[in-house]
Amino acid sequence: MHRDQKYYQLADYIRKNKKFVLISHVHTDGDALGSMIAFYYYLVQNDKKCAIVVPGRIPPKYEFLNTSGLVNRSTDSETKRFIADADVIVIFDISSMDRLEQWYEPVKSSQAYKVCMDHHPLYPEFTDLDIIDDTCVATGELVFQFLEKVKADISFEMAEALYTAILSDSGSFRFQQTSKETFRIASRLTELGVDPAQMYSRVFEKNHRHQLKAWGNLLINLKSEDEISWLVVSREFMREHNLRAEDLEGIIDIMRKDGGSSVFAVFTEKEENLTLVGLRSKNSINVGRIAREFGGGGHFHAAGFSSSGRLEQVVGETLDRIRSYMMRLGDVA
Ligand SMILES: [Mn+2]
Repeated sequence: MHRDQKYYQLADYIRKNKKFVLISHVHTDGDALGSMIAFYYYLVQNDKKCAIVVPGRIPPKYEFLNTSGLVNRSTDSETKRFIADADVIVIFDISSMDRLEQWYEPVKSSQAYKVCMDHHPLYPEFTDLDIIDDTCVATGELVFQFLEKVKADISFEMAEALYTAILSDSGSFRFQQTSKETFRIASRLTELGVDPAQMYSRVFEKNHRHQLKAWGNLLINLKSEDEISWLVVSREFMREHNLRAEDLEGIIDIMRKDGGSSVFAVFTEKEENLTLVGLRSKNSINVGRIAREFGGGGHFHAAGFSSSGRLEQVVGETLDRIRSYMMRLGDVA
C-alpha cells in the first residue's frame, strides 16, 4: 500500500471510531512522547476519547509537554480496561513489540485495530496497519506528514511536541537520517511558533551538575581499541553517583567526538543480571543488526539491547561481535 493510502486508512479508522489508546516503548524518549502527544491533541480536536500509555517512568525534562497531565493518567487496572475496550490502538516508535513490556499481552489480545507508526526497521507483529519508514529520523516526521495529509489544524502545543520528537531523535539535526524533509518539517513547526533555541535548551541542557561530574569520571576511563570505543558503568558507580540509566543518555554522543573511532558502546549494569547496551556507528558497521542478534533493535547507526548476562560477559561478547563484523568488512574491502 502506498504511504498516502496508509494515511487515509488511518484517517478512516479515526473517523469511524471513538476510543483510542496511544502507546509506546519502555525507557520513553522525546520522539515517543512528542509523537503521541501531538497525535493526542489531533484526536481530541476530533472529539475522540484517548489515553496515552508508556511503560515505566517519564524523564522529568519532558514536563514542558505536560506529560504529567497527559501520560499514564490511569491505574494499571484502568489502563488494562482501556486497552481491552479500545477501538484503535496506535503504537509509536516501538522498534520491537516486546518493548511494550507489561502492556504487550493486553495490546496483543485486544480486539482493537492496531496501527504501528515507526521509523525503525520492524517486523510487524499482530498489527492491522503499519506506517513504517526507516529512512525517517524520527517517528514525529511520520506523525507530521499524516497531520499534513489530513489537513489537521496543527496547534502550537502540537508543533512543540513534534519539534521535540524530531529534535531529540535527530540529536539536534546531526544524525545520519536527518534529511531535507526533516528541515522542511522543522521549518513549518518554527513558522507555527516553536522557538528552536528554547527547545534545544529544554531537551539537551537539562543535565544536573552531579551527572556531568559523573560523566567526567566515566570518560577518564574510556576504553578504545581498533576504532571501537566503549564505556563500562557498574551498578556501584551508578549508586555512588546517584545516577539513573537515563542520566547517561547523551554520553555516547560525547564519545562520538573521537575521530579515531567509528563504533561506540556504553554498557550500563542496571541490575545484577541486567546490562543495557547502547551502540552507535559512524561507518559501515550495522549496529542495528548486532543489537538484533542480541535480542534488541534499532537503526543501522544507532541501536541497543539489554542482556541478562553478567556485566563483563556482556562487554566481552558484544566487543567480540563488533570485532568480527569489522574483520569481515576488512575482508570485503
Ligand atoms: Mn524514535
